[in-house]
Parts: sequence; C-alpha cells; structure tokens
Amino acid sequence: MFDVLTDSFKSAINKIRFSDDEKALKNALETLKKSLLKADVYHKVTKDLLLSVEADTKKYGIGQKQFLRAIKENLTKVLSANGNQGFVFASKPPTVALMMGLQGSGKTTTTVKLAVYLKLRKKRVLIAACDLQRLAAVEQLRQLCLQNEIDLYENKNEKDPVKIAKEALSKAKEEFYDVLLVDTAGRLAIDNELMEELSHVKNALEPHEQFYVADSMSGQDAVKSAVGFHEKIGISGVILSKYDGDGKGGIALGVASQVGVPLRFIGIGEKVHDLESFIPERIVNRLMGEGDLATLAEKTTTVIDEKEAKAITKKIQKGEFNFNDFLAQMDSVKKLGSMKSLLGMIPGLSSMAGQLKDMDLENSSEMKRIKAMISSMTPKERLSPSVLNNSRKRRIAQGAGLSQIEVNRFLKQFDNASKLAKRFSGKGGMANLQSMLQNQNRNFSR
Ligand SMILES: Nc1nc2c(ncn2[C@@H]2O[C@H](COP(=O)(O)OP(=O)(O)O)[C@@H](O)[C@H]2O)c(=O)[nH]1
Ligand SMILES: [Mg+2]
Repeated sequence: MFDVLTDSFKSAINKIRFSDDEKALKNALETLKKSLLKADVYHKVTKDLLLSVEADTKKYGIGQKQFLRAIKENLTKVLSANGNQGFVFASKPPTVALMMGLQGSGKTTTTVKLAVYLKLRKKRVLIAACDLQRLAAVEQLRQLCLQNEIDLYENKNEKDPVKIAKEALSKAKEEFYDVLLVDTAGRLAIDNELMEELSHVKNALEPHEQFYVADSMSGQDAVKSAVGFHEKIGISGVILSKYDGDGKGGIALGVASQVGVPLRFIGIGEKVHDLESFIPERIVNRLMGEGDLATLAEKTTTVIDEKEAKAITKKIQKGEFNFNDFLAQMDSVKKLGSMKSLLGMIPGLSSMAGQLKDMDLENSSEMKRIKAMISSMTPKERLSPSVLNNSRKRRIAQGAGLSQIEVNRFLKQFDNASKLAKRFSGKGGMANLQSMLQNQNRNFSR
C-alpha cells in the first residue's frame, strides 16, 4: 500500500554509499525531494523533512546507515502528532466515537470497518444511525451491519439526530457495550448547518474520539477540510479512506503535521476488512521496506484462535492436514485482508507486494473451483485425502463440473502444499518461506 513512497526512499538511500561526502548527500536529498513531490507529499512537509534529514545526517556523519537513521527518526516525527494511536479505549466503557466527514468520504463504510476491526478484537460494538439527511443512508448502514453481524441502533420515528445519538448512548450504557460508533450526516462541502448539527450531537454525547474520515482521492482538499473540521468542531484523529485508489499515497505523510492530530487508520479497499491502523513507528518500517511483523502478528492473532493454531500445526507436522482444515484456514486468511497488504508486512517480501496484482483470494476463479471440488467430496474424503482413487476423482470432477485433469492438478497441489507446510512448521519456517517466495518471484519476473 505504500509502494510509491517506499520506492522514493529506496532510490534516495541507494544514492549514498557506506561512507560518503556532502556531494553524495546532496544528490540523495535531491532524489528524495523529487520522488516525494512526485508522490504528492505536500511541499512544505517535504521541505521540512529534507532539512532535518540533512542536518541529522551531517550530525551523525555522512553514510548510508546514518542517512537511513535520519530519515527514519524524522519521518517518525512527521507522522506523529499529540494524541492517541490506533484505537484507544476509554477507562470507563462505552468508548464513544463520533464519525464525521463530507458526503461520500467513506464515513459509513469506515464506521462498519472499525466495528468489524473491534469485533475481531473481542469488543462489543454498537453503531448509531445518525445520518438522517439521505434516505438511503440508514438502509445502507442497516445492510452492512446485518452482513457483518454488528448491532445497530436506529429510530425510524425520530428526525433529530441528537435525540437518536442520546438514545443510542443510553442503550450502549445499559447493555454494557464496549464501544459506540456514531455515523453522522455529511455535506458536499463544509456548511454552517452541518457544523451546527455535528456540534449538537457532539455536545450531547461528549465523545472520547472525534474521527474525521477524509477521502484520500481528493488530495490536499481532504487535508484542508480536516483542518476546517478541526477548527470548527475539533477532531481527535483522521482516518484516510480510499487509500487504495490513490496511486501516489503522499497524502498520508502530511496529515499529522498539517492537521495537528494523528492519522489513526487507513482504509485500503471497499471490503470491511480493508482497514489498517496507522502506528508511526511501524509505518516507518514499512515505508523503508523493512516490513511490520508487529502488525502482522497482531492481525493473525485476531483471526486465528491460538488453540486452533496449535492444533493445526500439530496436524500439519503429522501429515494429517485435510480438506476441512484447508477450508477453515482459507476462511481465516480471508479475514486478514488482501494478500498484497499482508506481504508488505513481511520483512524482505515487501518489495514483492508491489509487483503482485491484488489477488482476491476469495473471488478468484481458482478459489471457486477449489471450493466446488471440496464440496463434491464426501465427509470421509475431506478427512482423509489419501482415499481418493480414480473412480472417486471422476465422481468429484463430475460433481464440480470440472475435468479430471483439473481435479488431479488440485490434488497434487494440495499434496505439495501440505508437504511444504510440514517443512515450514518446524524451525526456520519463516526463512524457508522467504527463500521459496523469492525463488518464485524470480521465476515470475523471468
Ligand atoms: N476503494 C475504496 N472504496 C471505499 C473505501 N471507503 C469507502 N469506499 C467507498 O466509497 C463510497 C462512499 O462511502 P460511504 O461510506 O457511503 O460514504 P459516506 O457518504 O461518507 O458515508 C462507497 O462506494 C464505498 O464503498 C476505501 O477505503 N476504498
Ligand atoms: Mg454515510
């Protein structure tokens, strides 16, 4: 997700050798400047960053390592602002978060994404439907909540968002919800009526968080409107939506310093799992192409139960991994988000992420075929892949509407995959995986 920015930093760092002179540093800074501006990083942010990187590199001594250190430290500063990081819970539940933004910025989607994010972390979340401006707004929210099993508070007979917000807060308190997220109305541009409505809702709720959802695709305008909301109502964090649609990505670098509040989350797709927390230290590592194992591990533990993970590892080691396990694993992986975003978090593999097309595992034709095959198997076959003889394979092919060649190919792949998994479930698993993927990558690019 930070492909362009990561390339910017890499190209600059490569301009400096192990130890070097001022001319090389100038050259590297010039390269960095050009690529940051090309990535649409705000000019003042770029300028300030370059000045401090230059000063610090000189202080540390000119060399690649020192340059990298200066970039990392100053980047962390640029990305940080006073305030919370990620999602912070109030000392006394429910934590109340007001979701604000212009119309179409992604408020409703982001509200549901955030609810799903918190639900995966075992929190009870209630959403309040306080956008009464558009007829379809509540219906959209209702559908999203239904699909994702999120509780929604709405009141069809009430026209006043302030009253609905208050009712929702009472419900959240009485029923011991951990979090209340309040979806609000937006306008095409900031206007007094909108601001007044939001202030009333805010005063009624006294929320712990006031999130401003800004559309990455509107570039500097997104930052400007965030500043406007911050001045008029006050915001405690920015969430950048539609970051996936912004090919450059530079906007994320300017939010904290330009608005003066932290960037808290980034929306990277239309699906509910496409939301990532923005923790400056971790993001800096990712920007440098060094991966972010902390976020990856955190994500994995939210979707994979520890006990289940151990059981699976045991099965794999014994060579007992079967088709039921396979389906369960696929379901877990799906919840983690896109393959591309995951690769970006693995050290050494992040450069691959940019080359990968965003694989949609769930909807790929391959996945559909595999699911069709497995659903044509009997329970016994799913448990013990080894019973699959030719006549069984023929039956499965017919049931799934595929050729026997395809079935054979899948079974062979499954067999290889379980052998591989067995190898990786032992020590050095990650290193093996890396070398395998790197080999594969080499084969792809040939
Ligand atoms: N690609 C992409 N689309 C998004 C993202 N967030 C929201 N959207 C889309 O943006 C459109 C407007 O979103 P919505 O939540 O209804 O905006 P609202 O008017 O602020 O509530 C919808 O089509 C969403 O699917 C995102 O992170 N990535
Ligand atoms: Mg909405």
